[in-house]
Amino acid sequence: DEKKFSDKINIASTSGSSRISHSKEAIKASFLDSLFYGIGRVPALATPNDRYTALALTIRDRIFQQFILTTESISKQDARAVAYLSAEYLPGPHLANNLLNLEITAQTREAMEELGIELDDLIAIEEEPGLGNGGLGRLASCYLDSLATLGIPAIAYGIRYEFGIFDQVIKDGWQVELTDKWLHYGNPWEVVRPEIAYEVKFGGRTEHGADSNGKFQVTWVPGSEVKGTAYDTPILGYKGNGAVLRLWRAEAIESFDFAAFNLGDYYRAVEAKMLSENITKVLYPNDQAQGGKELRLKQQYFFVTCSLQDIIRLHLIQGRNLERLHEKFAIQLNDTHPAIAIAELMRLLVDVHQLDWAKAWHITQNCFAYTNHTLLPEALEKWSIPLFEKVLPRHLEIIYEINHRFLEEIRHQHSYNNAQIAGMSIIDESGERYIRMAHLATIGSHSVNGVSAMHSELLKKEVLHDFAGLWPDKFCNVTNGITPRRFLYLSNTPLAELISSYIGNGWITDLDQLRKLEPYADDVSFQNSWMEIKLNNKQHLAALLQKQTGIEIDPAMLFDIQAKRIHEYKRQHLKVLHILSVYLRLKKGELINFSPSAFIFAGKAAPGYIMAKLLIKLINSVADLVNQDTEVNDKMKVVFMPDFNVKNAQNLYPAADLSEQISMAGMEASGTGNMKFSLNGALTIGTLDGANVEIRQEVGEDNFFLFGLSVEQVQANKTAGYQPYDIYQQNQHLREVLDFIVSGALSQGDTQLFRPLYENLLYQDPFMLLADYQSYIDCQEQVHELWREPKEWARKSILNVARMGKFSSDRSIRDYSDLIWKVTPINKK
Ligand code: 7GP
Repeated sequence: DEKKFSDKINIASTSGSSRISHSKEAIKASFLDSLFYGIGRVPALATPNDRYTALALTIRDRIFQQFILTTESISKQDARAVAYLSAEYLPGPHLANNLLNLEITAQTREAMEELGIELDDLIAIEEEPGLGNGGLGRLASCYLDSLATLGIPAIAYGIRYEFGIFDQVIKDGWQVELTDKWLHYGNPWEVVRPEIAYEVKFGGRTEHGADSNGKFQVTWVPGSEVKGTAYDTPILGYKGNGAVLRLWRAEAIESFDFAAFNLGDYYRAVEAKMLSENITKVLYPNDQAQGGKELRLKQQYFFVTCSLQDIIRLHLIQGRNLERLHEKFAIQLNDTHPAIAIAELMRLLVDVHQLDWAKAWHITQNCFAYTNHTLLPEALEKWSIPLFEKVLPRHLEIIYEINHRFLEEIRHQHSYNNAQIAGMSIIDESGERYIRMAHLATIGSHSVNGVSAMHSELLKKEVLHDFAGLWPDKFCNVTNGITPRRFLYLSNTPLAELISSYIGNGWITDLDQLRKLEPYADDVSFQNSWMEIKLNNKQHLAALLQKQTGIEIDPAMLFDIQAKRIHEYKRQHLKVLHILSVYLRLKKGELINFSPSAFIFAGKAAPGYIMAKLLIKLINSVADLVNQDTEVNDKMKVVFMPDFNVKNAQNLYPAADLSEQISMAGMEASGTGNMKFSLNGALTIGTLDGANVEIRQEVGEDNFFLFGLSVEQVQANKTAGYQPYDIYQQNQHLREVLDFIVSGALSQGDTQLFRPLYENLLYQDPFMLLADYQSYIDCQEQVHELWREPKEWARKSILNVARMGKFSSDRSIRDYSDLIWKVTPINKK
């Protein structure tokens, strides 16, 4: 009987250290137990994957132990919790990170050694969950790491895509997409919770009328239903606390199957199951673009309703009143992908739980906060009304009602005119009618933030200008951050250990302490150790790149790296123009002093983004030409690292000398790769864009290579009628570089292949590469000048790291906690 069972078990003692020890012997014993009893293998027959799985299970047990303690304290303290809603996560491989957070890497390594197993081989086997596209998804995972580390009660909700972001391979210079099979061998880190499942309705119609008591009631009669089941992955913070990543998987509702089955229609039953499961089959591989696809809307609604139903359940099982939901949960919307939550919470409160509209609206607005991650117009989500109505008829009514009340308010209380009202409406009626999700998110939240100081300002000035005028206090900034655990301690352990040996290891949870490194910036022996580690990291990367691409690079070269999604606004082609300019000058016998450089790229292109894919082909074509040209190839190499993901990224950041952050000013909301490079000692060459502005402020102007137009200058150029062709004509060297692209020299005589790219630059150049070209080339000269002074370079590299404290995701999460969520860490005994 359940009561007796729970009375008899004292959780603290169950999870006490005597039961699951962290000693080498205990790890060894658990590992063998997991192998025998967890997966039914004897060592002689165990495959590498069996061994990996057994170790993962061994570690998972220890995570749960920590976890139960956290959960206990949370429920005892009745603390306010954060629910983070994100359609994307990019956690990266779990094993090594969990060992680090449990501080058991050394004894686990020994335990494995004694069994004749190399720990690093097991770490290398792990396939990461690629449940996101880029910056937004990785940010969510850094935030989860910090929430756990800080001990803030948190659940992160998302979608358990069966196929995550595609694997990228390069064939004949082109990107080819392969399906991601991260679940192929199972996933030892997650636990399915079949009892935590919710019904999700789609389509159909609504019925308005009185219920049996005469109370007005809306009923949604759905066209179809599926079930969302929870899959939990425990996320361990550094040294202890935990948070949970709860991902929903779509399944068929049994009763549906049975109904068909009983009629003998076996096929229809199976088909329903297939259609249901489609919802969480695959991640849309677009970064910063939305396609208006029905399945995508279903994915969004699916995970949102499961998450909100779960939040309400968690609230009610504590015996709390639903009217106090906002006192107990702060719900963060990671961009607008989950913004339908605003209408869904209203539906749950009003239609299902029978609260009146005003009360429900008060709760809703006080629960939600919205983070915007981009100003790119093509990424601002909007749903066509007919599509939306087909999938979510009741939500359309609710959105109309929210909009009606809002527009009434601004018309009467604030006397806005019709043009302003049309501009602020949730419904875009300028042509075909659309729902503007950013407006819904802004109106339904008590807080709206951008992700860097500059982005938050632009958000108020441009995209949400009228809202910022109406509610100035609603808007704030939280500059992005990255976890120093994964992106320094784990991925650059030698550097982390050097740092700790000088200043102690307090920096791991208090990154500002890196400031204590400043006095050593001029210390020759510290500089030498610093640069020696960098060289080792470069050797390691060179070996990896050789294995992946066959291209050999000399670790002594300057490693100049651009790694991020391929996008015109990020301007990978500006980097290519620089490379070609170096190449052509070397060929002419100029640039005598040029320091040998390895130009390294990595990044995925959206499969439907033709120009981005052509850019990858261009980079690889330049690589082919340069790497085989014996006149230059001891001075320069070009490499495209395939399949940029968290695992590969962890090898790139520690090995970079120079970090390329060269987007057109005003385009990159924040950037987080910029932070990862700098935290690992790379110097940045960059524009005044996104968080570059703040990085430069922190590290000091002298320690940052700045070039290019400012936002204001970009605007002024646009207003004046930007003419890239004039720049092309006036700059002879630039002309040579550009013409070289279509000369056929890069493409076996084909002068047409890169023509679209060339013409785009000459006649449109929406991201103003030509305007920034000379400034970029000149700035690169300064980079090379400094590179010739190794001590100066080392000094600046050390200062960069010493001054990166601000960019810890711990600081970002503290900002969110203080400014927006009003939550505090739990006290754990
Ligand atoms: C990215 C931004 O482009 C990047 O600048 C920022 O650092 C990152 O979010 C985290 O805030 N945006 C996306 O990844 C994205 O998909 C569209 O934005 C919603």
